[in-house]
Amino acid sequence: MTTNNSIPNDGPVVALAGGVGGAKLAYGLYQLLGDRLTVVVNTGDDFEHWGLTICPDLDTVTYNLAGINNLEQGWGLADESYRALEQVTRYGGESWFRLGDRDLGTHLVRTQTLKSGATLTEVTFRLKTEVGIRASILPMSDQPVRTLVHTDEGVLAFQDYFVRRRCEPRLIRLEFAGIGAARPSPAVMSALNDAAAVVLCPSNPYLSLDPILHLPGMADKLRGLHAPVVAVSPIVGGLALKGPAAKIMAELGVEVSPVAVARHLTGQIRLDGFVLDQTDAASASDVAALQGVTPLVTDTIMGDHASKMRLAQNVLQFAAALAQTTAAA
Ligand code: FO1
Repeated sequence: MTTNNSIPNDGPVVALAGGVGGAKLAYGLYQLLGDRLTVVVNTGDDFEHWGLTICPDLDTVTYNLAGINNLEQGWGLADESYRALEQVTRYGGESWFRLGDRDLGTHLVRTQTLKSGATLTEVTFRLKTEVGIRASILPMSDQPVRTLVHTDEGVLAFQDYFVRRRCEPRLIRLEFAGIGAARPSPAVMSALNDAAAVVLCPSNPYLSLDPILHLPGMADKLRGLHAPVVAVSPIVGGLALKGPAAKIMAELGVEVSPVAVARHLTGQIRLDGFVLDQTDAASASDVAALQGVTPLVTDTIMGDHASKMRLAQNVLQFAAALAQTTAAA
């Protein structure tokens, strides 16, 4: 039985997310769904730094759902200090990657727990549980995948490109190193099996969603689901709200538009619904022309708590309506 305001009451929801933009919608979904939500997170941005295993998107999602995230920055912890990093710079150490003192605690525990033989899934479960999160947060894979950015200045590790070089080099192509040997984790596949809806959060489709979608077996898995698959555009009015999506899409020779994002996704998976911002209402017909995709035009700007909840509510209602139509079909 579908309730009038969201997917079937007992239906678990799986969200695919990367960093900043995706984490905001994951937060909104968490407020509505609690332990019915599973967030599958990109790990292509992960890297080793100062001997520590750093997983930016997993931490951004975890901190957002726990309500301890730094709202202004979009990443890292609130009430943060950088005394350790100040000491590092006193010794002439590199400080381009801003590691806060509290954030260091996450990296220390994760690195030590991984070294003791735990999987990234197990470590993530411990960290999210200790900060009181009832939803599941799952790395997309327990095998390492590293996004490499091929640029006009050579090949850069993701954080080198994104943070140290501030995305200045011209992007030629992305490579997800290790992805051929990686698999979606068993926990991810199990969550997808049980999902009443799958939501692709408004993360950069090239940087944050593609590493998840390109995992061997993932696209087939999503295509085989009866549950509706809904994506939210990260591009609003030809601009990327957060991060370099617009520049990257321009350098990839892709039109910087919600329709281009929808086309990119439908080129890989079955997409049942695509959510555009009302700024782009005129593009809804172009989205509807894509095979099997139903557009939803709504306010997708998530500037505060209420707007994150509202978008999450609209996305879930949209998925419920799609579930009914596919069930009826
Ligand atoms: N992004 C920056 O632009 N500058 C930073 O110094 C920085 C440090 C940082 C530390 C921990 C962490 O979890 C994320 C951090 N980020 C920083 C964001 C990160 O590079 C991006 O959020 C993702 O990799 C892209 O989604």
